[in-house]
Amino acid sequence: MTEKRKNWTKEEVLELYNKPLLQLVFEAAEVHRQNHDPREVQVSTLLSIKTGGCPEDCGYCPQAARYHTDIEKNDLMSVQTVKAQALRAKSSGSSRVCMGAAWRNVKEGDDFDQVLEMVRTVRDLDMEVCCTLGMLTEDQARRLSDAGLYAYNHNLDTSEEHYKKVISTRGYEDRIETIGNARKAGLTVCSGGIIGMGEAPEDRAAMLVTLSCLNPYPESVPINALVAVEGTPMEEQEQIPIWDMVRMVATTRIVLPKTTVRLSAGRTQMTDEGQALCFMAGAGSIFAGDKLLTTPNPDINKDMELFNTLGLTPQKAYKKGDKPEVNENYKNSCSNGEKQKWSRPAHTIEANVKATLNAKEKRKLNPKL
Ligand code: SAM
Ligand code: DTB
Ligand code: SF4
Repeated sequence: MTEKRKNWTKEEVLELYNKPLLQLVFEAAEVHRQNHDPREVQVSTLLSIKTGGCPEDCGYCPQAARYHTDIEKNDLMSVQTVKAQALRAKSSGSSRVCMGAAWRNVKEGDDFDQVLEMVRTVRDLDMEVCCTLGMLTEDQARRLSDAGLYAYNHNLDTSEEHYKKVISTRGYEDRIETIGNARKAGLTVCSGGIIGMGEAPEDRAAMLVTLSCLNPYPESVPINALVAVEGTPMEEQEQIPIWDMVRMVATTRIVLPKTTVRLSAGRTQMTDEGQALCFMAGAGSIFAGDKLLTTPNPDINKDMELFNTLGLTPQKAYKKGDKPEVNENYKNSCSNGEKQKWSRPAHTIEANVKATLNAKEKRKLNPKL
């Protein structure tokens, strides 16, 4: 990205976020038009290649083994199934497949080899391939890149401060380290967050500042609205107003002008008009498919109807260019150059402990769960 970068402060970002809504949307729409083709939206299909049973305690996540949620767990998907799903996605307008696994981090072995084969297979269909597999080392990132991976999705999720109230099994710096490893392997980076987890607007602004400090900053930034799933510590979180989503999309658009802002989880709760405002405010991508990873998502035909109404078209693969050159100079300020050992801060988050105990109780009553 050759652009003059601005060093955003949290106060400046917050000031943007709090502007009169229509003024904010107008300014964001201008930035969008200066940097992107506003008629095109990248359509990325999500595939959950390994579902549930995750050892982490992310308070928002239905796939954490310690909570009891009503999801169907699955072992690693076969390469054949991935290929069939990718072909189906391609025929309905997707140019990218994002494969997600409920892992804390990538481990060497047969499963990783199978993921590498999935990457080669989807790449050979001339689609952009993205993976989100948890934390990974530089060497693993390089092997994924050699197999044809285009992007790595690893979300910061929220501000560093709020993160401590959501996850106790890994540190914020671990996330930044993994993003650095993806960068050093020449992958494009997809990293964003979730709003609606009880954070303040200051936390939303702080997350955007952290993303803007990464150099280069992520090529795509997913903005998810929390899907409050029964059994998770966040089951009772109230749905955020659509205006918060519009503000967050618009602010991201202005702070990171070249990035593709992805309207992510939570679209089933949005009206067409709400989504239209998000596209106006600079969203340039959606996750498609009738399921996100485990929760519902709008039907692709419904999305295409909305595109027709709004005069939008699905973007072709690699429209935003090929993978960047390996950046030899990329410095990850968190790295001490030693072999990685991810942290387990293990502080106590009351809501997470409570949801874990509730799950234990439920299993005692019904051991089949
Ligand atoms: N296990 C890997 C990891 O955590 O990096 C990859 C999969 S994880 C499910 C990918 C992302 O999905 C999370 O970082 C989070 O931002 C998002 N996510 C998970 N559950 C969500 C929920 N209930 N609502 C909104 N976003 C969610
Ligand atoms: C991202 O930021 N959102 C997607 C994708 N990256 C992997 C996942 C959303 C998951 C929503 C909850 C679920 O379906 O399990
Ligand atoms: Fe595991 Fe990822 Fe869910 Fe956290 S978000 S519990 S790491 S699948």
